[in-house]
Amino acid sequence: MAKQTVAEQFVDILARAGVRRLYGVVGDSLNPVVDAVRRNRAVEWVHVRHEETAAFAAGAEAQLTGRLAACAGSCGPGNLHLINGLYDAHRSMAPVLALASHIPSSEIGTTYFQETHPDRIFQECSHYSELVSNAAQMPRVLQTAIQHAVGQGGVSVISLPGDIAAHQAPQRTEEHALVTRRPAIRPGDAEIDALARLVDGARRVTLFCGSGTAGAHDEVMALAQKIKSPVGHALRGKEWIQYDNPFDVGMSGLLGYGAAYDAMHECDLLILLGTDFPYNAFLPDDVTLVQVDVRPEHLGRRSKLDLAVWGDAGETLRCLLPKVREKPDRAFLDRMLKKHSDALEGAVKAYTRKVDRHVPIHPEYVASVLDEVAADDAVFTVDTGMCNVWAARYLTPNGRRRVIGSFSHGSMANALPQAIGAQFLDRGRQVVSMSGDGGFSMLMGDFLTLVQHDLPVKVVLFDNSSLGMVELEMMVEGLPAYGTANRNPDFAAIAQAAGAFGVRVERPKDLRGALKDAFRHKGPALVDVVTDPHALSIPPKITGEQIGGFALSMGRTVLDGGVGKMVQLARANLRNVPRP
Ligand SMILES: Cc1ncc(C[n+]2csc(CCOP(=O)(O)OP(=O)(O)O)c2C)c(N)n1
Ligand SMILES: [Mg+2]
Repeated sequence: MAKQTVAEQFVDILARAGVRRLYGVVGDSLNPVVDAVRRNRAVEWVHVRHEETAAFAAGAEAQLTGRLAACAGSCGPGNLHLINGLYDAHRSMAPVLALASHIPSSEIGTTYFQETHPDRIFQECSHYSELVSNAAQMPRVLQTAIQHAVGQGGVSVISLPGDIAAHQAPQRTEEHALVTRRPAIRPGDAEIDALARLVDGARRVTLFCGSGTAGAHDEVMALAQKIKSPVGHALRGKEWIQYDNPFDVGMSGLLGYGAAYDAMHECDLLILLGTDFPYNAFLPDDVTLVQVDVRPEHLGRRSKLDLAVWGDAGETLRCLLPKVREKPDRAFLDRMLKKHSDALEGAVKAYTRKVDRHVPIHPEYVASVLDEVAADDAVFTVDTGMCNVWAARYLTPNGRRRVIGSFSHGSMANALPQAIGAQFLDRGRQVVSMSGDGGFSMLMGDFLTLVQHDLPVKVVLFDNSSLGMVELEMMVEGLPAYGTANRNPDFAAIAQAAGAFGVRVERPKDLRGALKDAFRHKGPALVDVVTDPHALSIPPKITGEQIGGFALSMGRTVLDGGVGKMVQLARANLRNVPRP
């Protein structure tokens, strides 16, 4: 049997684990691996312009398929650039294998050129981070890394010195069975019985769902139907739970809307299903609280629980359903549904009224037109910043669309690189990057990646010439906006110069046509929509203190001479502040 190098063996094992692409930027120590990829038919090298993009793209693939994806960086600065995307993948529980190629093994510890210690650096953003210091060690370490990433959901990092990668492997790896999917986790009978008793004993039950309810739509609806529960969701639960949901009371959290907050506070039993919702200020402290999560370490870390259930949301509900009694009384559910619809009428709809004539274009108008024009099975990637708000409020989930963002890590510039990963998975599917001007320009170099690989990603740029989300935070904290202005070019012209379709939209009447043209275009496209920087958003529950800060900020900005701006701001925001 022909001999193999360690690098060839590495790529072979990745291919057997289902990896189809290795995103990265080449570099000296990485050459043996890149060359092995070139000669391996099952795995493709995807050249990007920044390693952070590579990690985000791999993370997006893994989030869309649930399967292992991979990225690589050369020694020192090359792999260091992966870090932010790896944090994001890890916190999204996306199985990603990162190859951090390393300086020559004989030089480690001598402050050699480009020396870092990737096995230490990546520890916090991985389940497993190991240095390969010997050719015979590599296969078992890589297999262990894969099992960690797939089994625990998250990142594994292999640090591989270039000289070891080029070594002959002492033996070919045996065909070795690898775990490529996670099992269902069923809670113990005692926990199911305890949960059934709590449900039967409660009069008003609310279900609050996170991304852990992926694939459990039917079970959640069946339980809500049987016990007449309102169903609210966190941002990451929206795409799984809001569609075909007659029990929907909206979303809670900083970007929330509707009656989710009320339903969670006015029930007597709240069941948190597959959510690691981080804002405990939005959780009640005087109702009976149950949390169901596939990760035991998530249980109870945000609030005091009356019952902790370790298990998959879907599996738990399948066990629970036959054990609970039907509740005939829908009074609580109906009251919450009414509250929800009133809240939507008041807040969200008022915001889009007349905005079809508003210049600069209102970002909520952009989001609502995009929602209409985009395909029923589109993948939306959403930049951190105000795009999160617009996506949360205007994109209509249907069980076939996907929405991914940096919802747990909260990094800027995620949307474009995630769109790259999504589009590589399926070139025929519509992939829309909802980008902020700040986020887009942060990793703008990788717009060139769309052209280079002829990826038909559609970038819809919410170009408000500002770091809008932070401007809002400053206002809420009582500070005048400072350091938030972006002096932007015509991004559509940049897109055209790069060889893509580019169109700049300044008037609302041109928006729909521009989006349709971009979607019809066969290759990459960018729609640079000049949006209103004053269209801010206020969370559904704001404290007196925050309102104080809001007013204070206006006062300070007025003193700074920005009266005109403040009038516009006040008008734009009044429409969004909940009325008592
Ligand atoms: C890498 C990174 N840097 C800084 C921040 C802080 N931050 C959060 S949102 C935001 C502004 C985003 O601006 P833009 O992309 O233009 O979106 P907008 O809010 O204006 O729609 C900033 C600076 C962050 N979350 N991530
Ligand atoms: Mg902006």
